[in-house]
Amino acid sequence: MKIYINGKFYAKDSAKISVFDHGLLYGDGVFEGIRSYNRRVFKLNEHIDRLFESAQSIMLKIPLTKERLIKAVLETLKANKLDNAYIRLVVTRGVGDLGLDPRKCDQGSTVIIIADKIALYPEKLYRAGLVIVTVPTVRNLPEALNPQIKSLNYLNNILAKIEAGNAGCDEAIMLDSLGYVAECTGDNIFVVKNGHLYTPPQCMGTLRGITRDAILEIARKNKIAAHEHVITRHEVYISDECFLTGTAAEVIPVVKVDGRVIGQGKPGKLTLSLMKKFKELTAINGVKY
Ligand code: PXG
Repeated sequence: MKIYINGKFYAKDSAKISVFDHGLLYGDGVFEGIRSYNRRVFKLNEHIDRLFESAQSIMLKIPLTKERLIKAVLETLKANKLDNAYIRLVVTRGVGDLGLDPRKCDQGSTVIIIADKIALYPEKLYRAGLVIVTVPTVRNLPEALNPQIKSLNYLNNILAKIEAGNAGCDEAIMLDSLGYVAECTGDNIFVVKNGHLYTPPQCMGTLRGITRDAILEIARKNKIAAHEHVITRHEVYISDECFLTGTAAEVIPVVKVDGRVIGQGKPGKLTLSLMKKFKELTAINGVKY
């Protein structure tokens, strides 16, 4: 495996960053998880744009232009000879002292690109569907740490993941501070009711997922009514179908939420059709390498 760090490639065992990097010390940095299918990077420009937006929001200077960074991602994929990959793009604040002041990280940020394989959930869960639970940990408040910032600080989501595991479930629903459904730990959530698709609006403490947007795009093209609307737990419980979307998870059905069986207790028709259409989209779309 070849890992890109600040313009050079390193073998897995020698790919190292400083213990003084504020990415490690404070989770001070931003990242993206990207996928490639058949030597095409899916929604690469969208991921790069979101990375730069996260960086802009936390006043982190990415030392490469968008064009150079895209080139670096494609070069990393080529160097690793991967046709299908999960790409982790990380930009940390860089090396500083033991105080949290980012202005002391004067050598600039560290850019890391890792391309590898990933399977977020076991294959059988894509056929059987996930059993999920609402957890006590509330999603970060947008006015404190906006979930639109894809920062290295994922403890909020990790706590929710631990709580889901403690409850014997595959994934967690996180609520926003008002008690509305926000998202899952690394996925956005959709429900289907009477043929209509619903997903929470991005202003409600959810990340504007690129997979989520791809599903909304597929819905529009196929004349499926789709709404960005606040969702309560009740609306999830009485939905006909439920599924999650994310780069790592792709599209995965949910069959039980907080002990309530969703629909017929198996992946729904519209969910299965969207999974198929998403697969078709990833096969033809994307930046070639
Ligand atoms: N919400 C959150 C909080 C996320 O972290 C998504 C939604 C889906 O967004 P995309 O753009 O990927 O459709 C994410 C995705 C993981 C993992 O292992 C997930 C993400 C990042 C890192 C790891 O599940 N982000």
